[in-house]
Amino acid sequence: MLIGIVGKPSTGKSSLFNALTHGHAAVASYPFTTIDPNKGVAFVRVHCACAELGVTCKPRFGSCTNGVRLVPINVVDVAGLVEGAHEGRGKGNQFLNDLNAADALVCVADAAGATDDGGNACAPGTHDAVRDVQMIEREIDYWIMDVLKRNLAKAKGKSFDDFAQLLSGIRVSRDLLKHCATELSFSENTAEWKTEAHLLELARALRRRTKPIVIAANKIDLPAAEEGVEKLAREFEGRDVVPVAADAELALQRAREKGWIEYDSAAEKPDIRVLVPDLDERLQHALTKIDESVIRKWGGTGVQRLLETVVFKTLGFIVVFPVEDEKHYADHFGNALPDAVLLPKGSTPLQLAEAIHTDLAKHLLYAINARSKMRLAHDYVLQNGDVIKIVSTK
Ligand SMILES: Nc1nc2c(ncn2[C@@H]2O[C@H](COP(=O)(O)OP(=O)(O)OP(=O)(O)O)[C@@H](O)[C@H]2O)c(=O)[nH]1
Ligand SMILES: [Mg+2]
Repeated sequence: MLIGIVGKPSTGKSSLFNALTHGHAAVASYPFTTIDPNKGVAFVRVHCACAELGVTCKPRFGSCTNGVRLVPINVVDVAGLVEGAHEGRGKGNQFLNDLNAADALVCVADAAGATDDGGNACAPGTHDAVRDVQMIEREIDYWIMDVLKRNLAKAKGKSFDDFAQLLSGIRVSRDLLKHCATELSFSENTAEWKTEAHLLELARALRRRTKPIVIAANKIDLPAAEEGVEKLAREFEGRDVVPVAADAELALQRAREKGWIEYDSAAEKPDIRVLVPDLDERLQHALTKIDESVIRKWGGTGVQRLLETVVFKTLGFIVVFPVEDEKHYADHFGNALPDAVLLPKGSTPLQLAEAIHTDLAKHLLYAINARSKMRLAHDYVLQNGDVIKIVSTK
């Protein structure tokens, strides 16, 4: 699973990346601080099957505490996009190729309206973040259109299926391409796909299905953010818009690392507890400000909420625990529940096998529900929390 962070320069993409991954990507108030992508790992929480099955799990990745399992998610933070990026403005749009494999995108917007078109600071409330999100979506459409154009040139004289094959890198399957092309009344003859406006429409349809975008309404600690968040939620009704304070989350994480405070970013109702009686006055003041303007006002920094919204709400993923030894719910070394795999709702045992290893999928015989020890039908729809043994000829 890969989530890409996009947005206009200086909206706080790298700050969010650091807050999600405990990373150290460069953050600064001038545009294009990030040029090369930052890659890291964040964690979502799922309910682990260990408690109910009475086993002590041994996660190969992530960890498990009191039945709350942390499952890793790859995150990539890229350079800022500006209007006209597809024509080479700013840093262009080629760097978006790092997002080819992304399952979803987070578009970071400055909800306080304190960042202008070029990514320079302006007075809060003077810039419209809605326009920024629309611009980012347009630029991503142009990027996908460029991929389509490049591959149409390569596919000259070849079949529809051959062309579709070339798009697998951007997670477009043959069926999806066919579906979108039919919806837009495109013929199967790709040589006829010529007009720019049509290709852009196709790019938009593919983007909506392959790269769902969640809006991170960042900088909620600033004045004017409330109106900004409301406006984003109104304009993008039906989409996921999550209020976020990336900077505040980072500050709290760092204060916690120093042992100054107790703070759980994932708590339902987070609370800041100062552990040091004689904390520096400036620090105390900064913490009080975060407490008032973010934690009490918004119910938290929104960083963990954002990640879990993307994975479980927008993408609607479930977690499944594959095992090799269904009796002990373990791998062949005896490690209980070693893996937790995130899969789209509606996945079957074949898709679970594919997520583990292509060879396992190729040689799949059947799957067993480790709880009931019953063999599952090929079209069984995996349920959240299932513990599954895949039986293959290999
Ligand atoms: N007030 C406030 N400032 C923030 C927040 N998040 C980030 N910032 C500030 O916004 C500025 C830009 O942050 P970055 O994380 O470097 O932004 P970016 O989007 O990665 O910028 P580029 O890499 O240049 O595109 C920095 O001064 C951050 O401290 C926030 O939640 N609130
Ligand atoms: Mg950056």
